[in-house]
Amino acid sequence: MALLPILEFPDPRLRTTAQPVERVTSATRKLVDDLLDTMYEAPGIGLSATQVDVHQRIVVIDVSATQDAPLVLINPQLSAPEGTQEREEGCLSVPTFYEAVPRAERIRVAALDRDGKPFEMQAQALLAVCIQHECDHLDGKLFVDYLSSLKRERIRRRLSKLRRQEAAAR
Ligand code: GNR
Ligand code: NI
Repeated sequence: MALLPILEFPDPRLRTTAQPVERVTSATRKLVDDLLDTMYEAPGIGLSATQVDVHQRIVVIDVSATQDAPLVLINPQLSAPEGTQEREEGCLSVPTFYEAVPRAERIRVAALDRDGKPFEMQAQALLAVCIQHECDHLDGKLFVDYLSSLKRERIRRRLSKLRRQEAAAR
């Protein structure tokens, strides 16, 4: 079990485009397990490798109330977006800020699982939001990018200030 440090906005490393996983190996599975440990500890309902400064197309998700239903998506590909929904989103890389973001209501996802086996699924509601949020991370995108520049800059200033205060308190 290993907890990984999570990058925070506006860290430029969060803007990296992640590379596809060519082969799911024991090292991939170790990273998946560390991502799950880090997500549950946070706690969060999703986490991308990008957020822990590993630029491979891997995300983990668990939107269950009991946090006992991990979903692993390696090289996820989204298709067939239908409808729209808007929910308050948060992000472990943008701590303490929550804003409504427009997303598709339903999507299809093709991916590899933890064993490297291809599978497909359909998702809707909160799970669909979380998958879209995590896949955005793999493309260097954050939920704050959907907000007005005014709101985004306000969040950037407040987080930078918090960071300075934390540094000064040490
Ligand atoms: O923990 C998280 N909660 C959340 C709430 C609404 C929409 C998306 C999310 S994902 C977030 C964890 C995270 O930052 N994943 O990248
Ligand atoms: Ni996030």
